[in-house]
Amino acid sequence: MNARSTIRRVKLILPALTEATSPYWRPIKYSLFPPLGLATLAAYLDPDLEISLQDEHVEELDLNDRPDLVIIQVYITNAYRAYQIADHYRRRGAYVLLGGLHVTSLPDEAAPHADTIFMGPGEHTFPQFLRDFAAGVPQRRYQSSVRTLEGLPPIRRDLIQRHRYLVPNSIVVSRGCPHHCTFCYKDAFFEGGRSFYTQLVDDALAEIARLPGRHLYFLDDHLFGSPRFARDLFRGMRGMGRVFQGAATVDSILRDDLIEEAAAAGLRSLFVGFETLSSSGLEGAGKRQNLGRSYREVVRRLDSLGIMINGSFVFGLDGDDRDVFARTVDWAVQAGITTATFHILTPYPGTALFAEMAARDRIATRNWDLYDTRHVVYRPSSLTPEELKRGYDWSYESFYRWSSIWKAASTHQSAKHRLKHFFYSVGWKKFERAWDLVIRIKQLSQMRPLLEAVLAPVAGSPADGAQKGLPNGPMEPALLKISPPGTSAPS
Ligand code: B12
Ligand code: SF4
Repeated sequence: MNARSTIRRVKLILPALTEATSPYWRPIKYSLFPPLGLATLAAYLDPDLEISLQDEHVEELDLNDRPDLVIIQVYITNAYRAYQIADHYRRRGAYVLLGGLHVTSLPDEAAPHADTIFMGPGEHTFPQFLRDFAAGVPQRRYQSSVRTLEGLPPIRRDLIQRHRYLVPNSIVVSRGCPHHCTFCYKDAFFEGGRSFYTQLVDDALAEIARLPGRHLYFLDDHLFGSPRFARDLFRGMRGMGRVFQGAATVDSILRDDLIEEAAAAGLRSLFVGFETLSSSGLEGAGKRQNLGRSYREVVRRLDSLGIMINGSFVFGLDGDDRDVFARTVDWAVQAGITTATFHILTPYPGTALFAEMAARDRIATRNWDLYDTRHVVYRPSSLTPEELKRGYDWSYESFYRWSSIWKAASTHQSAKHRLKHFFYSVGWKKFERAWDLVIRIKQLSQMRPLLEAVLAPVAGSPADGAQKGLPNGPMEPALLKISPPGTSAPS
């Protein structure tokens, strides 16, 4: 397409990961969150254009249409599919843009499939492109350097088909994270500018107020990353009657009373990156914020506030031996972690970990489809790849055994928390067929009240006290008996 031609039809696409065809495919996991990044970009488009947003995780793509401009988001595991779709639309004469994490890590790999590629967050570069395009001078590459979330146009949530998602109210109020773990994508993605920044508190509160219903999921890498911002946000949220989930680091939970403020605002479950029980493993991964902190104390604090925990653990760090799996699972069960997300260490291109492994010739494959944290793509130091894969599979199986769920649930002080733990965990892992059915008959939105019920405060916890009198409602025991819902951060 000629760059000077006027755009009338714009299509935004989140391609599905190749995993969609594998036996590990879990429809419910991919029907959790809508494509927030694309809806954010759509806000910069002229609202009079004909705009469609398709998410291949939840619907079949219509590839027979003729959009003028195609915008595709590329993660590592959907990269090959994204390139296929991009090639298809370029053959049909569309102007194709590629951006996102994987394009930022490997721009030269992505460039032959696009008219223009984008590195880093799009809030500044995408509107710049639109201006250049209108003037007939679009660049081949845009590298983000201006980093701010001030004055963002409201996300085009109207383009999201809410009924297709269990958690349509996902939200991000910051970008990046103040830490620098060597395996994390974030330093590479935010290179060339600030790597942690937040919205203005009032803008974040306004975005929250625009979201219908009660349940929210903050997808921020580290919701407590700026304590001052987080405190003001949570204070502003008090009285809004929300229940929410999010992610934060070990040190931020122990540091001060921010976690109490979060609980009072409606925090009911938290994704926590424990990663490993070994201090040399933490050191090797540059995860200093966890060093010397008591994981037990983290669990105790969250438990006392009635906050459920999704613990994240990584296997295959240098020094991990055959005992690491049993050691980790035993700890997680005994500590009463609600849900666990296990990962096989995965060196994403662009990270310090990848550079180090490549230099030592430890990268075993560059097939990005396998970079899903379920496959071993490098040579581990003290385990064979087979031992690592087997241990990882065993860990999931063992953690989600009925007896383990029961044992972990029994650790909580209050009976209500024990029940919540049990149903949340069972709902997430034991009702796969039921979830598939609900998705097939397009009734996922009917499950949201059940999720909210499971996330209701634990009686007697400070969170309960703080929200007394709000339209919160006690958790219905009857609902608990039939409800299998549960969500967890990406796993
Ligand atoms: C929600 C989420 C998911 C959801 C769904 C994804 C969705 N619907 O968007 C689910 C649960 C499916 C998921 C699964 C997985 N995820 Co995930 N997920 C996330 C999470 C927490 C939030 C994504 C988000 O909404 N961000 C907020 C928006 C605003 O940012 P954004 O999406 O990056 O979009 C911005 C830019 O990237 C850019 N941009 C993006 N595309 C384009 C295109 C153009 C043209 C332009 C101009 C700009 C642009 O502009 C946007 C605005 O700034 C991120 C972590 C994070 N904080 O980003 C991990 C993350 C993306 N996931 C990750 C991983 C590894 C996975 C899994 C492989 C994990 C696993 N073991 O299962 C799977 C498979 C993912 C897949 N589909 O291939 C990694 C990706 C690493 C990488 N290098 O690709 C991340 C970064 C987590 C991490 N810390 O490592 N995930
Ligand atoms: S704390 Fe989490 S988000 Fe932050 S750098 Fe480490 S892994 Fe990445």
